[in-house]
Amino acid sequence: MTEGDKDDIDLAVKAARKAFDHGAWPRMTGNERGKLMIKYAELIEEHINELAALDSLNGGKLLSSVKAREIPAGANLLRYYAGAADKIHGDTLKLAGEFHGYTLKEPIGVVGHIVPWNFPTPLFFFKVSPALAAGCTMVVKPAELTPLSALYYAHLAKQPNQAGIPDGVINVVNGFGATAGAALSSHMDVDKISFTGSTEVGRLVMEAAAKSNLKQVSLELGGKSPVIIFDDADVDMAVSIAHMANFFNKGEFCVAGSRIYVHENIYDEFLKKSVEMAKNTVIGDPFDPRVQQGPQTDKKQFEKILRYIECGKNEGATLVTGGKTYGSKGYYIEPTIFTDVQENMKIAQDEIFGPVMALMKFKTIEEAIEKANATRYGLAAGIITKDLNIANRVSRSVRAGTIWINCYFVFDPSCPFGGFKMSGFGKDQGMEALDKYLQVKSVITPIFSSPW
Ligand code: TXE
Repeated sequence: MTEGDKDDIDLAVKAARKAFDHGAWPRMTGNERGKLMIKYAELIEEHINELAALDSLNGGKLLSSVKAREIPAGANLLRYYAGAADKIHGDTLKLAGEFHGYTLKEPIGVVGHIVPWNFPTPLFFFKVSPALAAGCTMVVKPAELTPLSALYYAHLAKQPNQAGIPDGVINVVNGFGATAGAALSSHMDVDKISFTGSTEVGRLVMEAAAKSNLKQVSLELGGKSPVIIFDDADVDMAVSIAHMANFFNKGEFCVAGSRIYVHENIYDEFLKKSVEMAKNTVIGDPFDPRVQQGPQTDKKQFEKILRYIECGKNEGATLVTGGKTYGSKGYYIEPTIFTDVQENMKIAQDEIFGPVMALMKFKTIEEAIEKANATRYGLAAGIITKDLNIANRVSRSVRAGTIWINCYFVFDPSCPFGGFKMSGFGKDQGMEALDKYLQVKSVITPIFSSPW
């Protein structure tokens, strides 16, 4: 097996440092950087079949979905930030006395991106695109489970025959977290770490940053997002949204709406229809276009999910459908629904990262808000209602970074994405993500002759 470790991270950081301190990328105009990023996006679209196959093969993800949504999302993120690259500017300041000032927004320097395995392409470009637009150079450490497409992206970026992004700007080192990842977060010559992954490792990354050079850190961590379904909702629509919020990507997504709160008036109908939909899910080979749910990414995730299913049963929740492995080969788990779930149960508090829905009832808006907020996480939330007043009130009361009303898992490069509470801090996407890779410098000068 080939793995990058501390020495390889060191080489990559040196290359990124050289490209930042002496290379063309941070010194180009934003317009020039933007043009190369657009070329990069076009190349990704030209190679979509190979890229989609790599992500599907690596992570058991549905080929159709990767090809229709995830690879195009990567290209679109590049285009969005390409358009922003020539709009980075500071302010002019009128100071007290005979002084005039202005601010410069400068690239932060060498960035370390640590990426997980559940969305190898979108998350790679969540991080790489705004950092490129800002004029940073970078070292990307993809997840050890899904290393393939990142290498392809590094290849497509290259000059002279591909996008033409100068050597040393995007460096990819595949390796394990405890070695390569830890070396990147504790490196003295890295100016910022942008991390997406587990809450536990997020802590380690912050600790490593604090103990090394106090590099800036942004973290996108786990979640346990609520979906609140009011009794005026169209039940069929609510069932479809809740199904997607739990079983999309076999439940391996940080914004999974794994706590479903249903108003008691529609609970029975909702449960019956949800169970039917879960039972009808087509499980199997992710390359088969008829399949709706592929295998879990690896044995570790598979076993973790099965442990949580056992835990739910032991804690007294009722397993109404699923709960078992599927087939005799591969890490497949049936879409699983628990009822009689209490807020304090582990299946209602912990991120399971698998196809497991916890269903709960509520009576009043106040109760729904209180229950939705009864979590250490705050990544996202869903609200399903036709009543605009309810939607507005609940959106403002739930402490989460993204609220979806009558939809779920809708992403766009313009929407800042990131958590509240223990789901982390610092946004990916939107102009907020560009700011993560910039630092502001104040410049002050006398208006007339110098008083000194
Ligand atoms: O995550 P890790 P794992 C959650 C989800 C999942 C659980 C465990 O609940 O079941 O985390 O998944 C790198 N220093 N999420 O173990 O370990 C690692 O190599 C620096 C939610 O795969 O956090 C990989 O590149 N880096 C999440 C990245 O961190 C380290 C997506 C994520 O891996 C490191 C994935 C270290 N000491 C899992 N140790 C989301 N927010 O979407 C590991 N890494």
